[in-house]
Amino acid sequence: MPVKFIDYEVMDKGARDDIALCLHLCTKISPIPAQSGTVLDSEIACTRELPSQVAESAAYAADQLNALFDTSNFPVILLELYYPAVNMASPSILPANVLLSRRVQEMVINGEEPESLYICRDEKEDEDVPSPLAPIPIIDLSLFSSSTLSTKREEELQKLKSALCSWGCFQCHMNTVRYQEIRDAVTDSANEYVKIRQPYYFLIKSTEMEAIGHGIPSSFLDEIRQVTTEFFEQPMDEKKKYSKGVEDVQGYGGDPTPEEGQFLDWQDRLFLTSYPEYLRDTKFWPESPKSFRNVLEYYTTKMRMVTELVSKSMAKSLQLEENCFLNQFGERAALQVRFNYYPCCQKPEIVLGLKPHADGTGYTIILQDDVEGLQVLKEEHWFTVPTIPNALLVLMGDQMEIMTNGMFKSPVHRVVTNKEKERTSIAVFYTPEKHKEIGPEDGLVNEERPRLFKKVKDYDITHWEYYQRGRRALHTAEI
Ligand SMILES: O=C(O)CCC(=O)C(=O)O
Repeated sequence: MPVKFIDYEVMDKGARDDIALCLHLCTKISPIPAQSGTVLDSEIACTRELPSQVAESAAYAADQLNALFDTSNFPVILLELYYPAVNMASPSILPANVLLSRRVQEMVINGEEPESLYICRDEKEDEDVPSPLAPIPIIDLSLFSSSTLSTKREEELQKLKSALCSWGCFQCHMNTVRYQEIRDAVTDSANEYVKIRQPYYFLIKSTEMEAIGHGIPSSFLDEIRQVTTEFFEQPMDEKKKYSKGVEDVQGYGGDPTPEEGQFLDWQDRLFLTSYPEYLRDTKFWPESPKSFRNVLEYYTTKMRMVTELVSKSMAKSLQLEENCFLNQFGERAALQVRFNYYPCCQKPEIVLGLKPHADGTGYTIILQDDVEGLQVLKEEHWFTVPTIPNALLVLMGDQMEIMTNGMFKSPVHRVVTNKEKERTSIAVFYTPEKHKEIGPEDGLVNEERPRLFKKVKDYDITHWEYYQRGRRALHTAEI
């Protein structure tokens, strides 16, 4: 029988993804262990009895294989594999739901080695060489206020657009304008902010002359990082007052159990919906540390200001009406806050803090501490996101890629673990209002750039279903 060699590197990423999934299924059910260079028969994978979702994926993967190559009369040999979907975990002694009912922090305190379900990559696979730092553009958001000289503003808008078209993210940081200007630029949110009845009101008043690009005083960013660290440093019994069920999303714990065969993240997190207020489940809002709730309340207000400014600026950078994205997100667009804690890990070369994924959000705003760990994938290479004191990273999710008709990229990213240093981060997910239809802006559809995506509703739910299977969902929105 003739043998066909397929050079994995020349396929596009979607095809590799599907083939990787197919290969994984073969690995699990074929008597032949499927590794690089092993002869595979995709037919076998699809005719065995499989759980329905897996069978569906296998059939899909097989279709992709057949569409790409005539596989009917030769076995397929894959020369090289790399995509994350193939790195699915081998059977663990303890099942995922049992592991997820425990905290990674507890395992570390007990001196336990990561179970095999946490092991997600080959030691030799990559990263002998540390990933280079990503030259992600740093944008001064304050330049988008009305009083800035128009040439300066235009330059910064072009920089913003180019950052989002290439990296899908940018960092914004401290600068030299007065806080008052930011408030003027986002008057609606500012009105809301003065209504807040809490100590930070005075803090802001007293730093009114402070110079801040994203409109959040550095002292407050220190404060939210501090309460995050204090929360995770508390005894387990205190934190467990806010525990979530294994399958729930909100609360303290790990992610809900993923599909069988997916590996687990080396992290604990506290996940809270903070806006709109009626979606809050305050039983999960910690009362200790004492200031936690107030700090989160205030951070939510600041995040609303930042999302307003960022959404308007992104629209302007594309020569669109400034409120167009805000209108697509809707008045009740959600803010969900994920406080991430990545304990030290004895096997950083084979265990990840957060598996590779793109976000299903509109976009995500991340506050890192000073420990590197977050990486973005660009042109199939991982780059480490630099930690810049008091900078916020704004990272596009799939829904912004849809709204911009593919112009802004929703980057795949992951978090690596660290042997010596624990790490915390705070990610705020900004997602269009429930049941609200979103789609490409008309101004971004033309002859040269035909419509790439259809209108979608509640895309985050589809995204989550695929995420749990280790896959991206963006193709479900493609035309
Ligand atoms: O920890 C980080 O820096 C990134 C967190 C993240 O991507 C997430 O929580 O989805």
